Amino acid sequence: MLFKRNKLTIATLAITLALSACSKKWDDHNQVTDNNINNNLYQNISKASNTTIFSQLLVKTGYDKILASSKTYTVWVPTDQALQSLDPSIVSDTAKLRLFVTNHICNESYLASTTNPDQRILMIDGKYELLSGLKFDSANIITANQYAANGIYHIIDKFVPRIDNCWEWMQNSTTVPMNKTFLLSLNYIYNDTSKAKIIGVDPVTGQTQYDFTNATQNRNRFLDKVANVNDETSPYTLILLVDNSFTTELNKLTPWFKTSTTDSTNRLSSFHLVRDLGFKGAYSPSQLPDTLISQFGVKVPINKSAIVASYRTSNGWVHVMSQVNFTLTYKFPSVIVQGEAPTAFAADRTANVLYRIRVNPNNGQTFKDLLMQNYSYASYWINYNVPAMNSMRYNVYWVAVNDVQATPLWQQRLSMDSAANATVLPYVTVAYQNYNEVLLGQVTVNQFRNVNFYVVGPTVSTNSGGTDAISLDYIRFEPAF
Ligand SMILES: *[C@@H]1O[C@H](CO)[C@@H](O)[C@H](O)[C@H]1NC(C)=O
Ligand SMILES: *[C@@H]1O[C@H](CO)[C@@H](O)[C@H](O)[C@H]1NC(C)=O
Ligand SMILES: *[C@@H]1O[C@H](CO)[C@@H](O)[C@H](O)[C@H]1NC(C)=O
Ligand SMILES: *[C@@H]1O[C@H](CO)[C@@H](O)[C@H](O)[C@H]1NC(C)=O
Ligand SMILES: *[C@@H]1O[C@H](CO)[C@@H](O)[C@H](O)[C@H]1NC(C)=O
Ligand SMILES: *[C@@H]1O[C@H](CO)[C@@H](O)[C@H](O)[C@H]1NC(C)=O
Ligand SMILES: *[C@@H]1O[C@H](CO)[C@@H](O)[C@H](O)[C@H]1NC(C)=O
Ligand SMILES: *[C@@H]1O[C@H](CO)[C@@H](O)[C@H](O)[C@H]1NC(C)=O
Ligand SMILES: *[C@@H]1O[C@H](CO)[C@@H](O)[C@H](O)[C@H]1NC(C)=O
Ligand SMILES: *[C@@H]1O[C@H](CO)[C@@H](O)[C@H](O)[C@H]1NC(C)=O
Ligand SMILES: CC(=O)N[C@H]1CO[C@H](CO)[C@@H](O)[C@@H]1O
Repeated sequence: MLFKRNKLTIATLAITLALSACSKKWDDHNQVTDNNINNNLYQNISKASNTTIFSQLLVKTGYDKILASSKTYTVWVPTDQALQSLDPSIVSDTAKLRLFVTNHICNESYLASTTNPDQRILMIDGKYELLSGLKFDSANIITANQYAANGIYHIIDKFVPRIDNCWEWMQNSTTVPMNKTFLLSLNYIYNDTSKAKIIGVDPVTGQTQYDFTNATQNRNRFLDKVANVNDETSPYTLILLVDNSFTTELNKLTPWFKTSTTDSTNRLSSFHLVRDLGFKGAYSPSQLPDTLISQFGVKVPINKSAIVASYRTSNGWVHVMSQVNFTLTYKFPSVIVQGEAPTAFAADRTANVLYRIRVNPNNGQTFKDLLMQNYSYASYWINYNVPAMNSMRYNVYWVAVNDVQATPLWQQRLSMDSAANATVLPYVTVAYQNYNEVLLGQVTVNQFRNVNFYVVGPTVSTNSGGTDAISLDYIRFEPAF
């Protein structure tokens, strides 16, 4: 066995050397005075005594003609012995057989060599397979770099079945019904205006009218917003929870997504659950770390004993898990609202607003903030709309920097829902040269919703003396659950 492998490597090397001695590029091979160039891939594959079954499959699918064309291909030919174990239901189903055959053929020529770096190769069926030295996916290349007029073929000791990607796997699975139902409920039809036919202009609104008949796409919000685990070109990892665990984690989340209906609460909570379960990068069971960081920056604890099963897919891994015990403080990080990004003002005071870039003398770090002075408006307010706040209590902090006047010191307060709402948080004095967070108190958001906050200035109205002033670096809402 060892002897045979050595012989093979030497033979491979000889061919590789011969090829590269002739030319660097396959396309320039016309100088070669070799019989092979008179024979196309199909002819040569069909002539070999040990690849007759694959030749028959090529004929059955019409790929004998394609491999006899002038286009260049590489074919990974399983031996007759390897194909003994091919499922007859694939052979008898033309569509399946085509996908099987085309998972062994790729455009352009690829030589195999132990010295080549690993390559993911796009096969004709749209799947990628890994060529790593003399391994093609899980198969060994036992006769490498055989050439013909229009390309290269390699004989391999196993067939390489076309496998599902992470998303296809989920769609075909029966082990995670809840997750699956929810993930598929995020499907929607996208109207692509760039591909639609323009049929006119709405006389009332002046907007372009389209016919979307041939311009719709099936999309899914999980694939759009979390990770496109249906994409073959990049590696992904998808974690799916069995029903029990899905329910447990969902129940942990629902209190923080109170809405007017149970249904929308469930949908919001479910999305918040699954959005931290799709990852870029392929993590096999042994490569999984203790903690993954989700696309949304959330720490996801991975307890390897809770992996029910792992499946390699064409673009990564699916792990079915019986538990992912999320830590609430990671799921709900603080909400930070930047002072220099207001939504609205009580009145136009553009001349009195300063958007500043300052340096914190305590740590040397720069920060941006907003400062207003001498704006002549009693109880002036600056509005901050904070989207999608959870139904929970928050400890509220702000950093409001007064580095302009030791006296007079002014007071400002934070109000919720309306600028006049004085019931929640009291006025606080903005101390001179305090760069630290100041705890303002607690607010309770009763429902999952967008919330308007108002930073309200002093109750007097003056245009000088610095009595009317408001300053804000940021507000931090820390979940108190
Ligand atoms: C298959 O047959 C060809 C010749 O027809 C030979 O060169 C090759 O070594 C054989 N490969 C295997 C794996 O038997
Ligand atoms: C292979 O080449 C053909 C023709 O150039 C092209 O239509 C096809 O999309 C290519 N297939 C892949 C998988 O790149
Ligand atoms: C391809 O066919 C030609 C002509 O029959 C033959 O000389 C050559 O050895 C074949 N190549 C391979 C790799 O089988
Ligand atoms: C999964 O389902 C798709 C259709 O949705 C099908 O084409 C594919 O063959 C199925 N995969 C398996 C392994 O059954
Ligand atoms: C897509 O266009 C159709 C009309 O062709 C319309 O009924 C449908 O509401 C549109 N869908 C979206 C998501 O805009
Ligand atoms: C949609 O495609 C069909 C078939 O190609 C064509 O007959 C029809 O005119 C197209 N409709 C639009 C609105 O593009
Ligand atoms: C890990 O999962 C196993 C199996 O579900 C469970 O028995 C164990 O308590 C879990 N460990 C931790 C630290 O949660
Ligand atoms: C989940 O983790 C918390 C600590 O974060 C722990 O108190 C709890 O027992 C864990 N739940 C399970 C089912 O392991
Ligand atoms: C004042 O804020 C509280 C939130 O704590 C809210 O319940 C109440 O409706 C608000 N009042 C007004 C007038 O907006
Ligand atoms: C506001 O008035 C005070 C006192 O007159 C003055 O020091 C400060 O520069 C003024 N600020 C602005 C922005 O006009
Ligand atoms: C949140 C969600 O979509 N839950 C559904 C999961 O799937 C089951 C059926 O398998 C439904 O009953 C749930 O409503």
